[in-house]
Amino acid sequence: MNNTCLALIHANIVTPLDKGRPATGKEQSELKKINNGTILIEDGKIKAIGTDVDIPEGYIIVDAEGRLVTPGLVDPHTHVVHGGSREHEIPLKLRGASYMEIHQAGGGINSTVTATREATDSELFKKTCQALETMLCLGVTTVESKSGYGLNTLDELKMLRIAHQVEEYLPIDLVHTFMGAHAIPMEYRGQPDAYIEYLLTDMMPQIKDSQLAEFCDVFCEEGVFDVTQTEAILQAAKQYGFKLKLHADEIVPIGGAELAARLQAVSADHLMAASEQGLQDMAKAGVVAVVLPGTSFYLGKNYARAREMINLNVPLALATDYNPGSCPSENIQLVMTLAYLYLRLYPEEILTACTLNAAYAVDRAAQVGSLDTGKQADIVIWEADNLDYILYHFGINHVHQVIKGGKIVVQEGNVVHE
Ligand code: IZC
Ligand code: ZN
Repeated sequence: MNNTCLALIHANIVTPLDKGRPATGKEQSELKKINNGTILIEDGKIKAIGTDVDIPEGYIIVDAEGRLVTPGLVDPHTHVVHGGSREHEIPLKLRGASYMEIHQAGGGINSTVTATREATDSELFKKTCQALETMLCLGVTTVESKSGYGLNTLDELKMLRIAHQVEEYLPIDLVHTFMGAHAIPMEYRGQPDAYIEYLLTDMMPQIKDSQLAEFCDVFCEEGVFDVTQTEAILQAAKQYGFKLKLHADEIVPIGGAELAARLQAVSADHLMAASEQGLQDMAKAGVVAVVLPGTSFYLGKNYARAREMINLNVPLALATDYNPGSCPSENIQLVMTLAYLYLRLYPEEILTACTLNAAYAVDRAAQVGSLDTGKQADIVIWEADNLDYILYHFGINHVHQVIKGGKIVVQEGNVVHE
């Protein structure tokens, strides 16, 4: 008997409905609820789900005892691989320096670039593992992971290689993104065209050849990469076969959302300053909005207009943006509470944003994001009997158990190592 044959019983199941495209508008709050349900798992996949499911002989029984059961969460925007930390920025911020001022003075992203270049492979591996284990314990079973602290070919490849090694080691799926256009590195200061030329002629082809990244992302922002530069980089990335993402209109509305729609990017992320036209264009093009309220909270900034996005039928996903500068926290459950308090999203919309739409934001909805027959058995059993409770009682971990690919991988707050 294959040890991945499990029957999860007495489950209070809540899951989005996958209609073959991201949920928009009212669909974001349409969940399927099955009280006292059973999920049969075979070969790591969901074989049956419902109230009327016969359990074949030999299945290992996991009793949810009436707990809430949802799909594993998907975190579609992180900078999880990085060296060092940036707590030294706290006093600068208290004296009034903004994120961008610290960046422009050579701190911020570039200080993490130095730390990441200096870190040994084993240091980076260990630090990334710790962060991803924390995420797994919080119920996250799929994580998008960006490069972007190497900013030269060798160090970008190093970051991507480490991410793949960690993925081999831990029971978590990663989606790999090349983000050589995260900042202009210090050695190219004042020469953005020369850096972009290097990125396009040296880095991008080698990253493509390595097959270590599926997406390409650009920090499209005033003072970083403008819309024209972003378009040139992403057009080239498209030619190479990368799928596209953008950090768009986080601080200044420069047309990042409009560009994401024009390029048919899979997602546009941040969008705190996105124009109404940009959001309308995204809705028409089916670009997923990845909203990052943990970053608004940590930077003390405004929140994205999530209600307007839902009204305009922009598919909405949520992510941590876990990174050492603007959101040094792996905690998606905290982000979910911020989404309820400050984005004014309803619990059902938040679950869809953290599962199905997040899966669409990383092009993994065929595998994960909802509890449907044939999808991967990535499941969270919560120490709660309803969804609202998880958002209401905030700042703690509500996970009871996590099942990943049909195996119990988190138990009593810890990752189970085989
Ligand atoms: O290290 O500051 N916003 N990139 C764009 C980041 C935040 C990460 C960082
Ligand atoms: Zn980011």
